[in-house]
Amino acid sequence: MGKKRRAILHGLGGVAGGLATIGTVGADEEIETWAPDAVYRNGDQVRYNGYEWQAEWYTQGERPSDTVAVWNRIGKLAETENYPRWSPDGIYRAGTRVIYQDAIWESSWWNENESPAVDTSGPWKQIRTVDSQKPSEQENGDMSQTPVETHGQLQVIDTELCNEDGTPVQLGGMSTHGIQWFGWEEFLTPEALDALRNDWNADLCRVAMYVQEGGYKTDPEGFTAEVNRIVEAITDREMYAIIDFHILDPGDPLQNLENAKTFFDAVAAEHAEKDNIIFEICNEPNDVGWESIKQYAETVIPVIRNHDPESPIVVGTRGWSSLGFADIGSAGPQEIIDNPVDGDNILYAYHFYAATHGRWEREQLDTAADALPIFVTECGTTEASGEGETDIESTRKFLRVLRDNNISWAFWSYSDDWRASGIWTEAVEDGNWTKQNLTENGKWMRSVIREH
Ligand code: IDC
Repeated sequence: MGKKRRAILHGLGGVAGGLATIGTVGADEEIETWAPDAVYRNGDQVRYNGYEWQAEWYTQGERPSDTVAVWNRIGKLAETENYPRWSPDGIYRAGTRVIYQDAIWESSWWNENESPAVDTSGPWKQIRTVDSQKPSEQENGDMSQTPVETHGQLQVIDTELCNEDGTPVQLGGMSTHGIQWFGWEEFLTPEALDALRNDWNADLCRVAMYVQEGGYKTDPEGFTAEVNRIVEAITDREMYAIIDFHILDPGDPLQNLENAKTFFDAVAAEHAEKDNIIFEICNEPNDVGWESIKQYAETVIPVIRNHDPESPIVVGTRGWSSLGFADIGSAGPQEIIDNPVDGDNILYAYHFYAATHGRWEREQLDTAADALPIFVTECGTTEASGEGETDIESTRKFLRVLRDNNISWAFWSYSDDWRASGIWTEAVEDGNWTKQNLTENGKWMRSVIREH
């Protein structure tokens, strides 16, 4: 897409706009992209998420997906002739086709969490094997087309994170642990990032730079250089890099405002020409109202925009990036909807820890996603402490909400931390980045990211 078109789309971006016909790009010009506020009747067709869909009855505000009864998936759009990869958190109705390992499979009946296998009693029938050069089908990753080659410069249209062509994308990957403890050459090495890209097929890596707790404030120049080094290494591997200004305590981002301005001025200037950068300006505000967060955001964002007019910027939300739900006294997402951050290509952070958060949070998130562009820049299978039990079933349910709403995510944490949220075992010190050296939690995250 040319700059001009992008600029036009940017002008229309932001929070829950009222646009019904954005995004008719490339082939299939005559079929409009699904829009949240448009009305569809029996027989109407839309394009969405790389597919054509047909409505079976009157519908408005229901996003096309295999889990939504009113929409039937009728075809694949010409410009992205690929079936989705099978995912352990997917729900598949009869007749759905997916790619799994080196073949295309079709489901004979409704199923979930039953992986395709050459076992004739299961729901999946193998249709044919496919070209093993394609990224998703290679046992050993090493994608022929990288995430950044595939999606290009990201942009926010209405409530969705979209690729360069205006098609919604869902990116998945990992967050580092705090780089003051698990940073470059401490834990992160070229081999560690190779594994994340080539074996995990991750789209992104979040660089968690704490401000306190021995982080940025102890050595601003050193930490800026460290972030830049890691971002270059991620860029070399053509993944998206999230630059996370990891505030936590104090929870009021305004208390780190001067640090943030200095830091973002430097990193935005350094990476201005890249098309793989996502800025996360305040990890988890807490004990602070939305007004202060917004004031902080509207001071820091112009500093970034001065160098980089278009990279997506994620704003942390009230109550440890819970969109306000974890904060007594917050009106939840409505505060943001009523008073959004000024600017284009802005998203709002939502974080969850699946052994602590459950159905209530999932329902709130699902509803909020209809009104706000959301990025799950951090989430875990463990308790919110980063320790304790892992709850895979709850995580699976969260991932389903993310998938249905095209919300991108990063798991905490790509590290060999001894806590349950660390995922590499000590053996990694031998430079052995194979899945045998992942914890059970890590193996599961890897499979989810590989298959998504
Ligand atoms: C935790 C780390 C832990 C570290 C602590 C310090 O797992 O090793 O001692 O931070 O602050 C978050 C935060 C993230 C937390 C993580 C798990 O963004 O910094 O990491 N978590 O507690 N929000 C919810 C959970």
